[in-house]
Amino acid sequence: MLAGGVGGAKFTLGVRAALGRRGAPEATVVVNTGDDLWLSGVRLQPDVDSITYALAGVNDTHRGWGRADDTERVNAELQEWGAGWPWFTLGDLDLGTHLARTGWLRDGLTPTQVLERMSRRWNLGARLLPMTDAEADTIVTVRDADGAERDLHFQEWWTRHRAALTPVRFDNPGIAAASPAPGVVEAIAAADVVLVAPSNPVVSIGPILAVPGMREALAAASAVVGVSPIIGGRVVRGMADVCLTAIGVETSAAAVAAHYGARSSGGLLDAWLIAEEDAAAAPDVDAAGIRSVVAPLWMTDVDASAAIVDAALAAAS
Ligand code: FO1
Repeated sequence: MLAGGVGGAKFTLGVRAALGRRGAPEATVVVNTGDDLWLSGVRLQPDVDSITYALAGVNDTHRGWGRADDTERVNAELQEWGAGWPWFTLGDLDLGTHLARTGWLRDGLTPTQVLERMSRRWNLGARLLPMTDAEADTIVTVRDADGAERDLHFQEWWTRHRAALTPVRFDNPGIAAASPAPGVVEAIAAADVVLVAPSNPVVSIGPILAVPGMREALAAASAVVGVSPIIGGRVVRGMADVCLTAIGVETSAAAVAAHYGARSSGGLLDAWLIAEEDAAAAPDVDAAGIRSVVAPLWMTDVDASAAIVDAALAAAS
């Protein structure tokens, strides 16, 4: 599967449950690393960590990011020093992850090797791969009131400004020279089906698709089935509507499907799961050459997420 952070984490729990019930092999999750950043000397991988923590059962389900029951002593001290960002909280347990990761990167391990090592701590029941080993952090260009353009790291735009500054474009500097992380192309080639999680199409799935070689790998996959992150014409979580508007895509299940495109005409998808609330969009999706499947899409718990995965697997077969 291809996945971003919070939505990706919930969906991954459903994938693990659905495959576990079938006695099927573990899924491989190709995770967005566009949200990554350097802060206070450590490397953060928010989407990688959200999925790792969720699979390990140690995630903060209330906030949707970070560790459950974390404390913020170090963060308070960093703020006293004026280090880091005052609007961005680094929990103590979470910082342990960032310190371990940064140390191993400094020792010469690749991000793929670091994630492999981190995955060994818990029985995750899925194999996690970063989309690429290259640094390709997402930069958001916004236009100020005076018309001037300004670049912000995605995390500053997202957490400090809550996506309230109108984005002009999203870029991942360095991505043109990047390549899929070792194992990604092989996993896609070996997969019975590739699932596209209901993650943000622009800043979560977008960077994954922008890695050179990724689209070619997906074009040769057995089947690609996506799950709409839009329910009832609205984004379920996050601020995907602002991102979609910035790239000229309407916030609707059919428009996101058309944005991804049909694999039969050079796009991404063979089939697209849309919510019951969006059933009226089914003919538009089919007309775009993508098989629409109407299903309940609220990931209220693991069983609900697993049922969505069951529907996606049925669509693939
Ligand atoms: N999101 C926030 O809204 N505020 C924070 O202070 C914050 C800190 C943070 C630290 C580590 C981490 O891995 C994620 C963190 N997030 C925080 C979540 C993150 O900004 C985004 O929600 C994701 O990148 C989007 O998927």
